[in-house]
Amino acid sequence: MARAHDRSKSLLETARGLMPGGVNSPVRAFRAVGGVPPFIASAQGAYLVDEDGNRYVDYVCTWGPAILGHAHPQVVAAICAAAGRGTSFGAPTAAEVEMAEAVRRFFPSMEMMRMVSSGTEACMSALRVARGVTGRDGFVKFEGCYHGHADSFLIKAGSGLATFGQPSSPGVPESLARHTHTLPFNDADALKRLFDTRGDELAGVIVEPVTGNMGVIRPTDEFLKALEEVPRAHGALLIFDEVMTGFRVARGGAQDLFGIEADLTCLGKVVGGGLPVGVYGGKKQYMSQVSPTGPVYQAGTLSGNPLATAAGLATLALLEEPGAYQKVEDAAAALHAGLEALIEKLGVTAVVTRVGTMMTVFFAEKAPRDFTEVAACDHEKFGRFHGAMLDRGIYLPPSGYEAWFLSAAHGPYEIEQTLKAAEEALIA
Ligand code: KE4
Repeated sequence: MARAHDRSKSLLETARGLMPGGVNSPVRAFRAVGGVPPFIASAQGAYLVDEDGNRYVDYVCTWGPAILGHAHPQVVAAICAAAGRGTSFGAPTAAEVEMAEAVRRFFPSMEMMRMVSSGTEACMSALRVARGVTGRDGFVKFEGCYHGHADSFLIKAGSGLATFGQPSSPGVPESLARHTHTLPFNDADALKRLFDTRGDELAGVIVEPVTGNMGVIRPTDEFLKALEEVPRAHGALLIFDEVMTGFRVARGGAQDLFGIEADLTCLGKVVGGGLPVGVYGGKKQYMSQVSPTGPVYQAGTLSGNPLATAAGLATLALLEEPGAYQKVEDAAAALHAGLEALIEKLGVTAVVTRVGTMMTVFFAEKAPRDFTEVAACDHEKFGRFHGAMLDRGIYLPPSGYEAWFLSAAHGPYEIEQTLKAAEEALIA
C-alpha cells in the first residue's frame, strides 16, 4: 500500500537546509500528522502528482483557491494571454476595473475595495482602516480563527477574559498585545461583556464567519446576531474575513449565506484564481478613507497585478455561469453523506461538518462549537487517518484543525475513490 516517496524524501532533506522545515509555509511540513510531505510536480483538475509519480485526489485545493480544479484551461489561457501583454506595470489597468466590478457583483457590501497580494495583507489592511476611521486601537478576534500572520493577529488570549493578550509568536511586541482581545468563537455573551466594559476602545471585530482554520464550525444564530449588533452599537466595525469562505460557503460568501452585511470584508484565495491575490473593501464611507483619498495608508508594487487579475477574472467569470456552484456543492454533499454513512457503518467516533464546499471530519462525539472543543478531538486518530488516506491516493489537509476543499473537478468517480479509501482509513 505504501507508496514510494524517495524523491520527496530527498528533496525534503535538501530543502531543510535551505528553508525552515524545508517549506515556505509551516503547515506544508506535515508536522501535525507526521510523515514526508509529497513534493508536488504538477496538478490537473482534482488531482495532484508528486515528484515520485504518485497521483492523489486533492482536498486541499491549494487551501481553497482551486474551486474550478487545478489548471483550468480557461484560467491558464487567461494568465498566458496576460503574460504576453506584460507581467506588471505599477500603473492602473482596465482589468482592475473589471475585477472590482466582478467582486462587487458577488459581494454587494464591498462598495469600494483595494486589491493586495495575499489574505494576510487584506486582513492587516482592513484592520488598519477600522482603526483609522474609529480612532481606536483595540479590536476583537476569536480563538481558533486565523487572519494571516500580521503582528496584531498573532496574539492569543490571556489567562482570563479581563487580562491582556499574549503574543503567540516571538517577535510580536508585548506592547501590541494589549490591543488584541481574543474571545471564544460562538460566545455571544463574552462579546457583549467585553463591549460593555471596553466598547469605546474597540475599533472592530474580525471573524471567520464560518471557521476554516480550526476546521469547519458554523456560527450559532445567537452569535451571528451578536456580531451584527454589538460592535455597531458601540461605534465599532464588523469585519468579515472571507478569505476562505468567500465564493465557498455560498456564491457571495457567508454574508450571502446568512444575510448579513459586513462593514469591511477580506477576500483572498478563490478571488485570485490560484495566483497571489487579496482584496479588502466595504462601505464607501470607510474605504474612501484609504490613501490617496483619505489618510489611511496602504500600497503595493504588485497590487492589482495583471496576471493575478486575469486569473481572478477568469475564475469569477466561470463561477458566474449558471450551475457552477451547484456542481461543487453536489460533490461536497455526496462526500459528506458518504462519509457519514461509513462512520455509522464502522461505528467510528467521528462527525462531519460542512458548509457549502468546505468540510471537516472531526474525531469526536459531536460537532465542536469552539476551539476548546476542537482541541479535545482525537488528533492522533486524525494523523493515522491522514496517513492511511495518503497511502491510498487521497490528499487531505495535513492537520485536524483545517478545512477540506472541493472543486468542480471532483466528480462521482473521485468521490467514490475517496470513500473506498476512507472505508479502510477510518479504522486505521
Ligand atoms: P494568506 O496570507 O495565507 O494568503 O491568507 C491568510 C488568511 C487569512 N484569513 C483566512 C481565513 C485564511 O484562511 C488565511 C490563510 N489560510 C491558511 C490555511 N490555514 C493558508 C495556508 C498556509 O498558511 O499555508
